[in-house]
Amino acid sequence: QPPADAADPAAAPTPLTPVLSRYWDDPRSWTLDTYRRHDGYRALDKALRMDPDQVIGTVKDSGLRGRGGAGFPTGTKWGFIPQQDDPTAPPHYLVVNADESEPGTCKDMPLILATPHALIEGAIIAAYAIRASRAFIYLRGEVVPVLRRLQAAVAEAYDAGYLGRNILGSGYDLDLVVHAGAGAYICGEETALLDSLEGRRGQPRLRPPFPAVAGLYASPTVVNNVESIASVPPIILRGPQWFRSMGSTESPGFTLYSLSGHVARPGQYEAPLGITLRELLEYAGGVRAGHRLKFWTPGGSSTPLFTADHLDVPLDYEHVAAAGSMLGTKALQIFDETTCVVRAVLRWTEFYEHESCGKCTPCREGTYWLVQILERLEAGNGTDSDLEKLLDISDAILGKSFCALGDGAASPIMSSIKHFRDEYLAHFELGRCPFEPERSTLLP
Ligand code: L3W
Ligand code: SF4
Repeated sequence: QPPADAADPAAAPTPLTPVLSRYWDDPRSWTLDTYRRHDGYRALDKALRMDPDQVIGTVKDSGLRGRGGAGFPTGTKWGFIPQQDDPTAPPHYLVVNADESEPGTCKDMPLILATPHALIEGAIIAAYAIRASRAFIYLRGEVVPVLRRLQAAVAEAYDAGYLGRNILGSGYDLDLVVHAGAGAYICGEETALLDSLEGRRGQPRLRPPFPAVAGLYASPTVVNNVESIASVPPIILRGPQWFRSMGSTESPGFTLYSLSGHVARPGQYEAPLGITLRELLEYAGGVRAGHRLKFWTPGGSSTPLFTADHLDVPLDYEHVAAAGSMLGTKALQIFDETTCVVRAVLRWTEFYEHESCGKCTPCREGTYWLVQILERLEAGNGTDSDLEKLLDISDAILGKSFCALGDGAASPIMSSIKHFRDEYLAHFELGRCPFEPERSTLLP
């Protein structure tokens, strides 16, 4: 049964809206010359002629919501930063979270590789709006080609007068530092990221205080995702109403949906919020030939699984939540009927066990035990009571862990048992994985 407020599959398909990705295929799309040919740095020029509060007002009016997973309104977050020009007050900082490492999440790295100046221009405008004179981009450490490209683009921006002293003659100064992390998923959690940036082991801090009150070096700090920041220049240039002409009232605008897995043409599809997976699959050539959809993640591996019953759920924050999951990072991992759901969930759980920072007991101990039980179950050596233990442990993690990583570990387990209990049972009834020997090639 389709969900009650599902999109009508017979209606005209929602068109794609390439904005951020519109010239990713241009030769040398990453250079300053190419960026300028596509209106690059015109929004900065416009923003610097506005009052910082006006810039915040424009982003608030647009309704842009954070693209890093939680969907928090970007303009509201900027508005939390104290706006008075008090010379005795602590400095403000902008930190861009480019520590993309959630399984399935793969939009920020292509964006930086293709158009690093879109991120840099957005970062300058955001820093100006929150009255920061120093900004940081915290980049996932393993992606060396992305690091090199971003560093080269920052150097180009300094040479062209977009960074440094008296930017474009406005009197505004900004230094932008690119910092490479050391490859820990937890450093994508905003407060662990700040600890890591300060030179400490990255572990989440207690919130409140939120970073907007006491963030980097205990100063007011805005932490925003790469895609959120890169969405700011087109909003400044074309106005909040243009942005609101796409998507819905609560989830306006365009966004990058990342399709991966058993799909004919995996990749980034930029579309208005509210498009459905059925529509996106049309653009992506469908599930690979000869196969059918079994399950998928709407927002990365941390979000409860969806099935073929959810093909017509509008992919915006409200509808996905109403259907029992989260839009998260819009990482749509597609699995066909050849995939063993227990094995897929085991692989994700191994990831969360490995990446658990160890600070809190439910996640540190719970993820270890979840892996032990899932390994047993997947090999066909489990029992009925193992299923109940999985649910018990997941329940002890969900909502009781110190940060969102714990919830992320429990969500795919609980939702997979809800949708595929029979497949779990088949493992111990057969005494082996029912997908042996013809397992999906996606999983080891
Ligand atoms: C000031 C308040 N600021 C909230 C700010 C807060 C943060 C933002 C959202 O997790 C999710 C997580 C992952 N005063 C405030 C305030 N803020 N109240 O708003 O906060 P929150 O707590 O709702 O979420 P979060 O802790 O930022 C993000 C999910 O995203 N996720 C993860 C994706 C992974 C990546 C990656 O690989 N890099 O992004 C996917 O679904 O599970 O639920 O800035 O400070 N009163
Ligand atoms: Fe660390 Fe996991 Fe606790 Fe988060 S939930 S603080 S990652 S142990």
